[in-house]
Amino acid sequence: MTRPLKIGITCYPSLGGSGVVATELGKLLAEKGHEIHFITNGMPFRLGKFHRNVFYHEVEISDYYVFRYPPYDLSLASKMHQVAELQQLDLLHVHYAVPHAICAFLAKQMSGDRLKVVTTLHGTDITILAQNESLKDIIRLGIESSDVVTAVSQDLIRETRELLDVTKPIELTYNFVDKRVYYPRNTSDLRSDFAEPHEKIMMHISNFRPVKRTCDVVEIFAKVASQVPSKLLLVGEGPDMPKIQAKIDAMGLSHRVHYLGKQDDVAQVISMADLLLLPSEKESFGLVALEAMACGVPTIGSQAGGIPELVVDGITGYLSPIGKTEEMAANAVRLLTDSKLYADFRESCLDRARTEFCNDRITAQYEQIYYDVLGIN
Ligand code: GMT
Repeated sequence: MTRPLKIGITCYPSLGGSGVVATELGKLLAEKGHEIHFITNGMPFRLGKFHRNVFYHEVEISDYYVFRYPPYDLSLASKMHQVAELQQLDLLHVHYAVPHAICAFLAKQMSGDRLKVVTTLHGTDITILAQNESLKDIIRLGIESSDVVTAVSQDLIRETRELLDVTKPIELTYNFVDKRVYYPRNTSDLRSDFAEPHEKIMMHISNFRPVKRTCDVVEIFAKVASQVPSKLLLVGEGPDMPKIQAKIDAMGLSHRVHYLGKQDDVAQVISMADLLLLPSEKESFGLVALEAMACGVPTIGSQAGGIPELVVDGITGYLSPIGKTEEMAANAVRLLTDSKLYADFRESCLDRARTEFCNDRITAQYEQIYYDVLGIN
């Protein structure tokens, strides 16, 4: 290593994939000897136990009575600047342009040009915000003013360019999983809590927002369950959950569905599944499909966003046009009823996750980006 770096990381500490990726990246960089300072409004949920070289700085939000809306963005920018000065940070790596890239831009105005800013774009639904005229220009400013911008799929790069008309280069850095955590776990004990030995398990994990099309999950499951004895395990919670529960009841499927709520040890839970269902409307990457892949579980899903860059259709899963639940169900049945085909898919999943999306490879890519932007060779 050329020299250890001091890096500030900002992410949404409690939000899905982007928070997971930012936190895991920070922990892995710390293991490699870098000093990591999380600057967030809460302890990142995957931070867990004490880690050498990892520090957490909480953003305090002023609730002074004249403010109708507490100015979180300004407090974050000030905190970024303060931590950058006190700790002599080399750079800020922010996850999500809104508002984090803008806050980093302000911090850099205060700290001076020596403080570099790397912005990673995560969500296709955030690019939707860019269609809102009141936010478009400020999102563009956040992106254009970053020293380096990365995105988690080619599709997200394309969408960002199209919607925002940005000229700045955007580097591709796929998401990753830590191979020491994500591998096929032994679940022989656990499985029997949810399914009979002859039954297959289908799983959906998400925040149950409308973009996840969780109604399609139920439709697919209903069609598969009519041909293959199976159970559906739903992991996570979110706004569409009541609708889904009502649909499951109305379709007479309640006895076949288990609701597991939010789960921390995703690798353990996902290892119980025979298939992951991911029929999303929008998905810049689909981290959960990678988590499944690394545990040897193929995905049945949609061709939305960056999913086809991750799941190889016909090799590590099957992808169909958004909303084509008949086709998705037929593909699921094909995989579940052909043990040789299933074994091939499982092997391809393990191989692809290990080679293309392993932590060593992607962490090294980020390190190179940091050294390049700092002019350190
Ligand atoms: O949509 C989610 O599940 C949450 C969201 C987030 O902010 O974590 O996920 C986005 O970032 C993830 C990590 O890069 C990607 O894997 C998800 O595909 C992306 N979600 C969308 O694009 C809708």
